[in-house]
Amino acid sequence: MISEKILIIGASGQIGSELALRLRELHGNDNVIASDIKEGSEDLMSSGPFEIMDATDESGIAGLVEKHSITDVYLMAAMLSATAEKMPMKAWSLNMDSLFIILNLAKDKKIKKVFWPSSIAVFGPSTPKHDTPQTTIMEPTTVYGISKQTGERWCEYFFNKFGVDVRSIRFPGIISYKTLPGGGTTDYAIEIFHEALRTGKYTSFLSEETALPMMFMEDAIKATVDIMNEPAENVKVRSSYNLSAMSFTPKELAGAIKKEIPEFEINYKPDFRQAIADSWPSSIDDSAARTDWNWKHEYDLKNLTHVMLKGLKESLSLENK
Ligand code: AKB
Repeated sequence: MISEKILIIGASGQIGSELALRLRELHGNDNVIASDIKEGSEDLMSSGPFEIMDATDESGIAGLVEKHSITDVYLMAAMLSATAEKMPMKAWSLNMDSLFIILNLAKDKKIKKVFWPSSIAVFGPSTPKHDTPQTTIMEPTTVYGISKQTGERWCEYFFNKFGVDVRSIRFPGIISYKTLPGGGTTDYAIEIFHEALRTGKYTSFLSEETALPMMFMEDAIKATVDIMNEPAENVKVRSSYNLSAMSFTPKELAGAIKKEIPEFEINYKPDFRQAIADSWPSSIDDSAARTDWNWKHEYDLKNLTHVMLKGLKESLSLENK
C-alpha cells in the first residue's frame, strides 16, 4: 500500500492550521508538509515539517512536490470575500493561479489527489435563497465568489478531461475558537464570541436578520477528511459539494450567547459586508453530500455556542497567566 504524503498550501490560515494538525494525527507528523507564505502557530511549526512558500510560485510548488514525493495536496490558500472586494486583481491571481498550478501538477501525474475548498459565495442574488440546491442558478456578484465558481468549473473540467482526482466542498462560514479568520463576511460569528468574553458587548457589521449558513470547525475538518478518504467512484460531484450544518442570524447567535452570558449586549452597524451577505444563501440543501459520502454534521447552534465560549474562556485564562 502506498501511503499518503500530504502537502497543505495555506497551512497557517484559519482552516489550514487545524486541518494540518488533524492530518498529522492521522497520517504521522512527517507525512504532512505544511506550507504558507507566513509562519503559523507554535503547534503547527513544532509538530512537523513546514516550508515557507507562495501559493502562486509555480516552480517553488513543483519543487516542494518533488522534494517531498507528495501524493495529495490540500490547497487552502485563498483571499476571502471582504478582502477580495478591496483588492480584486490580487484576489483573482491568488485564488486562480494557485489552483491552476495544482491542477496541472495532477494532470501531469506529479500528484494523485487534490482537495480544493469552494464556498457558498459561488451563489448570488438570483440563486434560490432557502435550501439552495446543489445544482441551481449561480450568478455570484463578489470577486471571491466569481473566483470560486470559476475554480469549480475548472476542477470539473480537469476531472472530465484528464481524470484529475479533485474533490471539493462549498464551505459555509467556519467557526473556531482555536484560529482566527481573516477577511471573510462570516467573520462576525467568531468576533462576537471574543467580544462577549472580553467586553460583554459586540457591534455586528451585519444586520440582525441576516441569516447565513455556518459550521463549527470540527465538522469542517471532518468533512474534508471524509471526502478525501472516500473511494473515488462515490465522489460523484466533481465541481463542489454543498455542505451544511446550521444557519442563524446575528440576533439568533446573540440570543444563544445571552443564554450563557445574560448581560451580553449586541448592536448593529452594517457596513459594506452587508451587501455581500445579502447576495448569499441563507440555508443550504446538502443532500448530495449526505447521500454520496455519508456527510453528517454534529454541531448545532446550541452546542457550538457552548463549545466556543468554553474553549475561548480556557485560552483567555491561559493568555492571562
Ligand atoms: C467568507 O466569509 O468569505 C468565507 C466564506 C463563506 O467562504 N467565510
